[in-house]
Amino acid sequence: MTVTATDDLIQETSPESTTLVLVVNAGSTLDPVYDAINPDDVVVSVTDNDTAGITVNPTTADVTEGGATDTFDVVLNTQPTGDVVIDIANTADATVDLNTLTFTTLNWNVPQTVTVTATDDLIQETSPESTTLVLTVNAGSTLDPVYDAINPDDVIVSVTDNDTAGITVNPTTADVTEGGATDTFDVVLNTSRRATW
Ligand SMILES: [Ca+2]
Ligand SMILES: [Ca+2]
Ligand SMILES: [Ca+2]
Ligand SMILES: [Ca+2]
Repeated sequence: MTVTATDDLIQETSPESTTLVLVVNAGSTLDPVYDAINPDDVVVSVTDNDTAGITVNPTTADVTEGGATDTFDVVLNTQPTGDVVIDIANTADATVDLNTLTFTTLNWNVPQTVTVTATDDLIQETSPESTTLVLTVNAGSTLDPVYDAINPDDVIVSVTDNDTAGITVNPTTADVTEGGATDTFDVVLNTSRRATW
């Protein structure tokens, strides 16, 4: 008899043990001696070929304040035994359209696309600026202990600035008269100052 492992898509404890039970089918034999015999069972050791993991692709994004957005995909490498929920945290400089991704036993192999948008502030910053979107498995919401222990890759985002610091004086002329008309001009900053200044 040939024994074949069931090639599933789940990471399991390896090797796993399973037992093939052999019985004499009493109804199909006319031999009362063999009807009474219980043959030995076969204990099978199954070595797993699945490695759980979370693929984040790509792990970089390029976005521009008030301009281009970018995307990355997330997908599981093996079938989970329960829901796997991945949280993605916004930063001050970049946000995502999906802060939570849920992978189930059915959709685990379908990549989910996340869109990254730059925060369009009013501050001139070093450009491009780098910010990191941190991905974590929400252990409290999953029934899969293997995925609970996995730390997915983070996404490094390059943010291009669209602000130029400057001081606007308007108008830059004034007309006044001795003993008579006064005139005015306005002064304003073109960008917000940094809170740390
Ligand atoms: Ca397999
Ligand atoms: Ca397996
Ligand atoms: Ca801006
Ligand atoms: Ca800015």
